[in-house]
Amino acid sequence: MGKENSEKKMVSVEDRTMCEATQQMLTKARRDGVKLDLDRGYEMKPCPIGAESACCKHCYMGPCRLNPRDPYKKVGVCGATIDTIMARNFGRNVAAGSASHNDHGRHILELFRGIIDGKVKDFTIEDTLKLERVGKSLGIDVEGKEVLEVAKELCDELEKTFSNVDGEMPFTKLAPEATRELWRKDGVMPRGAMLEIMEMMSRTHIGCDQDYDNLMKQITRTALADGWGGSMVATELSDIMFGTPSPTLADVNMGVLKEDHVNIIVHGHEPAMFEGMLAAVNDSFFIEEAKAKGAKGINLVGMCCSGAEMMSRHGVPHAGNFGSTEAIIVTGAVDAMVVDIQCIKQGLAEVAKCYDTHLITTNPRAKIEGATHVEFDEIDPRKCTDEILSKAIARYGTRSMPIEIPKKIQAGVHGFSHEYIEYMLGGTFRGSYSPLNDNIINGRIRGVAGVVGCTNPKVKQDSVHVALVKELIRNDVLVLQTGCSQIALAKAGLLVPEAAPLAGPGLAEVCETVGMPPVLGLGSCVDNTRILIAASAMVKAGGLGNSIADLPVAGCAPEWMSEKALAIGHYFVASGVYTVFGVGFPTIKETKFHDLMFNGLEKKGYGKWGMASDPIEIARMMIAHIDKKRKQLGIDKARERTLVDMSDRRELAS
Ligand code: NFS
Repeated sequence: MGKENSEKKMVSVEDRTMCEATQQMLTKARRDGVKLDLDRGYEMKPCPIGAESACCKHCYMGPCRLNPRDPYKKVGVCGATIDTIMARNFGRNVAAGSASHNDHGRHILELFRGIIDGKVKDFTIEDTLKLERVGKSLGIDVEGKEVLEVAKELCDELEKTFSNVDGEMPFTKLAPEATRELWRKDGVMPRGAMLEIMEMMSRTHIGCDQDYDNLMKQITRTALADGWGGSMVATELSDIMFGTPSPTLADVNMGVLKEDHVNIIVHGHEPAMFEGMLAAVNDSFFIEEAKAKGAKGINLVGMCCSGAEMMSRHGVPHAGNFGSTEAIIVTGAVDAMVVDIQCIKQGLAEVAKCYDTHLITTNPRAKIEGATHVEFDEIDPRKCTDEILSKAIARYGTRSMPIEIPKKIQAGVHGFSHEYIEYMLGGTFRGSYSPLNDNIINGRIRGVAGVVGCTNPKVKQDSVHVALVKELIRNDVLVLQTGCSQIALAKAGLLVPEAAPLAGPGLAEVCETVGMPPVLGLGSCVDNTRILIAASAMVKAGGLGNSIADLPVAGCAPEWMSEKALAIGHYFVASGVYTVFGVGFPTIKETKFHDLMFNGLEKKGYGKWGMASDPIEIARMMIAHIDKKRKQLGIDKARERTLVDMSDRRELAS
């Protein structure tokens, strides 16, 4: 009776996710008596005080809880005001997010050094042209030098991203001069990531920095140390080692699993392990082993961010985003799910146990109780990948439960690196962002939006991403995407040139001329730095102001959930971008700290934060900002003329 009652109360699967494959698996999980994150998220009643960041547990005189309805009525035991408490909490969130990306970036740098030193033999420098280009952009003299010589100098230079204790972080050189001047003037130019994160943690200790405005400076510096630091190092060096993406057709959604194959999912954030797996699955020994167990072959697919990277670089199929990682195991068809770092739910262990799937952790920095640990070592990748293959093949041979794979699959074009966008729009011989700027200036393209980030079981999976992006392109805003958001739109079928008619007349015309989709997928979350570089290139191409803050652009993470997302959001704001978050935001509206983030920063020359949960409202806010910037640039009239011209021409043609 208890079970019946709780089933009656259960919200429909259609309300939990708009992904039909995930709906089907959630239905099956409920039938099988297995609880997924999508239901746990719905049932969890978050602490309302915590949700608004009105509590402090930085010391043991508390934890102190302030009154979110009357935030200035009370202070913490030490006297901390609501502004100090919210700033400290936000600062620690950003520190954690920045630490995640910098830790990732530093390991990529270590791999790069291993290749240069000759210790790592299974990976190589794939894109020597990009190596030269990045070296030159940092002032390294590449003329007449051997590849390894340039690589060594670049490696030493980028090491400073993490270890500097003064000066300016190397990649900040790529930002427009006016943006860098602002950072210098305000004392927020990032030095070294380890220093910035350490200082953020120390300044938020009880009794240290208790001025929200001063704390904001270190928050900004810590966030910039992510976007122009570890994340950018990770993306640029991954391109150099594994290849710079260019448009590739790839299938997305759970239908990429194959019932008659050994299915291995790689889910995480480190490309090296996934690259190692890709090399190993093509080994004829294992293919024969799989066949001996009755399988037709081995099917390697990705999920979440490393999945997005492998899809962009090699066209590896992608099985789904963050909201589907537990659900896909319910198919019963996953022989092994191999994970590394970040966004790996602990709940996977329980679901994997229920469906007899191997959950395999591979990174010493991220183990899960109940999972099997098979450590990945770049110096000897096959030791790990071969053991995983043996386990997965053995599991295929003993599959005992019914398999149900949703027949949902969607092809899309992925892999728009900032280099490719430049080439695509400018042509082979004059690769440039000028044609994009021209189309913005003449009004065909109203502006550019970055729509990125996670899915969050607090909202119907994918629904805000999809509705928001559709509304933006309908209004002639070109959308750039990364991470789990890109996967949501790929599943919805918008990452194909054939989606151009969904765009407004101006954007559709550009898409049809160039043959590109109205929504461009750039890769994983660390690849958000491609958007920073593209924005800087737009400033450099001319005609749209002097700094990123002048551009008619906006960003959004409509279903965010992680501290990494907050760090990303803040480095976009600090770089000059209006950034809107959905779901909710950890501040109280009626406070000085909130006002600083949502208004004050813009007055100082940065971007600013915005928050709304309805996709159409978010789109309206982003478009209003883009139009405001167009007006400030004096190009608002051009758009009206262009669109009138086009409709006139259409009328004449009909
Ligand atoms: Ni980004 Fe990638 Fe996805 Fe969110 Fe997590 S996988 S790094 S944090 S959930 S977009």
